[in-house]
Amino acid sequence: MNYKKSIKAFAKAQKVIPGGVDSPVRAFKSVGGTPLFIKKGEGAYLVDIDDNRYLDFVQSWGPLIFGHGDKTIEKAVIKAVKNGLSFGAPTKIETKLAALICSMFDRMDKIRFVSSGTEAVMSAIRLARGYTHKDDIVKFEGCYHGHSDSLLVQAGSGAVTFGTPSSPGVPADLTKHTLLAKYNDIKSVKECFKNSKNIACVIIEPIAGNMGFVPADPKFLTELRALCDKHGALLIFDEVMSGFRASLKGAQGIYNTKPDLVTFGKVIGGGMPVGAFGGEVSIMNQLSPDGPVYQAGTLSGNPVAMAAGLASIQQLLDTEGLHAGLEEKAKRLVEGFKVAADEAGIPLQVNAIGSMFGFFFNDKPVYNFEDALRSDTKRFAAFHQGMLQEGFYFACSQFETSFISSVMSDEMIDEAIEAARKVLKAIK
Ligand code: KE4
Repeated sequence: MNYKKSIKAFAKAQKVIPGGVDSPVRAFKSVGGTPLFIKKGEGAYLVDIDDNRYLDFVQSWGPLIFGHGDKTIEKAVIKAVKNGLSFGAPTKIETKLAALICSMFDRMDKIRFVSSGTEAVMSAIRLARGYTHKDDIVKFEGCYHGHSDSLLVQAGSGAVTFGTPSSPGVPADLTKHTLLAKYNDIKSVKECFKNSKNIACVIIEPIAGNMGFVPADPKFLTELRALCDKHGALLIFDEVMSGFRASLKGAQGIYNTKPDLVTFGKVIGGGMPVGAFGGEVSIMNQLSPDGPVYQAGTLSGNPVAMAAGLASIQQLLDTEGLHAGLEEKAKRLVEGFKVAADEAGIPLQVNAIGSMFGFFFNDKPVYNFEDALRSDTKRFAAFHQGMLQEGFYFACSQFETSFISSVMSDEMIDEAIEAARKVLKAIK
């Protein structure tokens, strides 16, 4: 592969954008090489500005479950654009998408749209604090909930990729209200409730995608629910990534545990900037203008973004058996990787749920952040680079998750497995 134009574009970008990127994880820092500048997306593929083509397992970090250039979403966006880009006033399409999503989830009477997952989580935390009149929150090491101050503590995704799980610039006065627990370890949560009588909420990625792919143990979520009930704390499921990806109803379609608030992002916008948070009316009515908890946004519920989101969610509902088919491909892919790794004598842990999958260069199963950090990030980097050379685009960090899109064929999965066999042999 020739990356000449991306190398040039990256050098130019670095002069006017910090790190040359608008989101750190895109910089390829942990895998080496130059971030690829993308010219276009075509179905299951990305084309970079050097005209290299890659089978895309990142899909803009999750939103593009129907791949690039989905005609249904494109048509909806073009139609919406013709009426205007933004009004800063209510539109019927916001109500339509809100009603559709609320109808899909138990205990979700109302939902508020914002412009990113970070904003959805930040707002949900404020709502939980306002509703419970308590200040402390519990998060889990390795979970990433966007870059709002209270949540940048032992965070995953780009934060751990660059070894700054707790970022400078966040005053200790803020993070002192953030208690840390260990994923899949109920004892550590009990410890938090022992140390604070002032916990407003526990926030978790029920299927963690930002320390690598680490699903919660069902029993752990059941016990977490009981603990929150016992101590009058709200349970927040951050489904920005797992929502509509793990199943039609995200993690809630797989686990029996019901949260009090849910945050969404990515798929809910169909590729446009949309985040959302929702829950029962008793909690949601605390939000301004009905209630005292303030939250706002100029482009919240933007009609063009709503059109993309509505087309995306409606298409999910209309596509019979979509997630079962995606999960079959995801499982076949990672099992193929596992066989190839065994042949090469390389320890690899693999897992897949719905359209989400992950693999750790690790000789032991990964149940939490500590386990994940023991992975061989150098070997991950070599694999990532090798697969790029073969035309396959994976998340550029060991601490991320990759995805199957609906436009990926069985042949594409077979080709990816064959490429992995070749690359694993070369890096053993
Ligand atoms: P955004 O603000 O990036 O839309 O959403 C933040 C967020 C919140 N919660 C979860 C579970 C998330 O996964 C995310 C964002 N995910 C990362 C990828 N792991 C976004 C990629 C990036 O930071 O560029």
